[in-house]
Amino acid sequence: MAGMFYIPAIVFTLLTTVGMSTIGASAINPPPPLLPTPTGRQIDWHQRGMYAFVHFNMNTFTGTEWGTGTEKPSQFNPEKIDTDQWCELFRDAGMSGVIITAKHHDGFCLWPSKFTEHSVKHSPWKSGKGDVLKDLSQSCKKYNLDFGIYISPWDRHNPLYGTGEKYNEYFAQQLREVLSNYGEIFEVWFDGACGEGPNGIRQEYDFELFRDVVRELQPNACIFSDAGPDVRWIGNEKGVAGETNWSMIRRGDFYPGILGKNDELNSGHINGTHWVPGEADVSIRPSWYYRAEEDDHVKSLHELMDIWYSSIGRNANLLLNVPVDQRGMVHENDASSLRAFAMAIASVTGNDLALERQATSAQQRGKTNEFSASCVVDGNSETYWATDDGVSNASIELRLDGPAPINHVDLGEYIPLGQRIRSFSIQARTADGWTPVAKGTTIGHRRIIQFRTVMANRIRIVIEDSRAAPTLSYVRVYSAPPEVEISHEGKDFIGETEVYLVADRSSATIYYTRDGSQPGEQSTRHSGGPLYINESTTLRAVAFDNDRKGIYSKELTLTRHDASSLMSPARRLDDPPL
Ligand code: FUL
Repeated sequence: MAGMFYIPAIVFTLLTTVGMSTIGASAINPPPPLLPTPTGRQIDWHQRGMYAFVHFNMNTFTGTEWGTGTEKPSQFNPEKIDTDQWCELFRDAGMSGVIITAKHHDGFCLWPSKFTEHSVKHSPWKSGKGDVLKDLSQSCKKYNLDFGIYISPWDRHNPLYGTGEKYNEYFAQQLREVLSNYGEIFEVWFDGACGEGPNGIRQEYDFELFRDVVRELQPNACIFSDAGPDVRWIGNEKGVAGETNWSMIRRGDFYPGILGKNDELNSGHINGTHWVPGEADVSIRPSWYYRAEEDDHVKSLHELMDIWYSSIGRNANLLLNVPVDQRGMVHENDASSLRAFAMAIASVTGNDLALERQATSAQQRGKTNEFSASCVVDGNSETYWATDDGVSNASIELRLDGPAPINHVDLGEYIPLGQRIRSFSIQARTADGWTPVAKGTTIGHRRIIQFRTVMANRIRIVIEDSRAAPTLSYVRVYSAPPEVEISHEGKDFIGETEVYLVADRSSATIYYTRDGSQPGEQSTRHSGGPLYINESTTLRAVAFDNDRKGIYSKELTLTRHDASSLMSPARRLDDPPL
């Protein structure tokens, strides 16, 4: 997937071998890599950002999350699987790929495996001639998406499960099939879940064998599990990475299916022995599989944005599950939530106010332009700012075109040289002078910091502490659309009350409704001052800054009470005075 900052592994190798020696010959060497550093395939993976997880398999038809393996292939019976519909939506939502549940714990295979009868080949769908992996891999090509595979080692159908080597061989054969017949695979997702076989014995997975098969057949694919080796689980299924999130772990401390180390998976290890960055997985609905009764529980835009800040914004990739329904389509509610999500992200990140603006730093490696602060605003991820060795705190100052209402900084280290920065802060120059607006710990490949809107014309990124000479490959500054606050103490009032509607910038106009309906430019325009409310009301307000509409409208429901109803039951208005 060619993203904005995509550097193919081959180019990376050239840059770090030929390129660096040329740089070395010219004058100043780049900072020595701080080990461990990412492999080429991991660098490619970091560019992928957000991609879709699709839970679609036997469970879609049986209404379970974990099937037992006793289901019948005839139960897998979608009316029409439309993988183009999925992929068009994912592409429009800014996703870079799809990972599909080729086989879940119940053992049913979405492709006609030669090694089992428990597959689509005995399903009524396309009279047993269908192959979901084939359809999806073709749609991925059509929509320029990467294709990945979830394949559960736990298999509750296969009688070999629990026999050790024999089952591992069977699983390796299936792996060979899915990795050989569908073109390039970008990620292989190994679930650590493991149960007992029909013989009552817990299967010991041979992950070394599985890894070798992946490396042999798909050398560019990243392998995901609790222990990597390439990508690790983030330690929860909420899509939330640690505020501190190192891309390294002491890999030897982990194995797939490990319990009790979720916090460590969540934040990684500062002294990790291997580069194993975190992937945050979460479902857009409460369950992983589609359930009609959850149609009204698709995550709201607010929830999705929180997930985006907590995953993509914290040095993790986001694997967002969008289950496919019994028709074989993404449900309309999920589709509209996803489209709103993509629009909200675009409205935050669409305009980088720092791009090609002036950037300076007093700590510029070897005083050479090669590592100057301007590298962070040149739109090129291969150039980076670096300091001299031995420096652990330093800063960069960015001068914007003019004062602007800013509220986000998006920044990333030059990770081919390792993850270095331990803590940083951000200052903005406002009418009150330099003002601290945010601080954080790790940065890594990508960190997005959101803060209260300030009018500022300069930004300072202060690296407070770094494990070795800090690097930054980019810094972007955004002015996300205006926000409005509805302020009122509590939700109840007696008689009449005043409510204040305040936007985060003076240039914004507020529109509101009093009946709970969605406000827009056709609604009442707020003229400033308090709003007087004398009946129970649901207020909704949104701010516009010229043609930029706020991402969310704010809502407040106020309930009017009679004075008597709020008095203690022991005393009533007609009681004689005390
Ligand atoms: C878990 C599985 O047991 C769930 O069913 C789901 O597939 C989730 C993504 O991973 O381990």
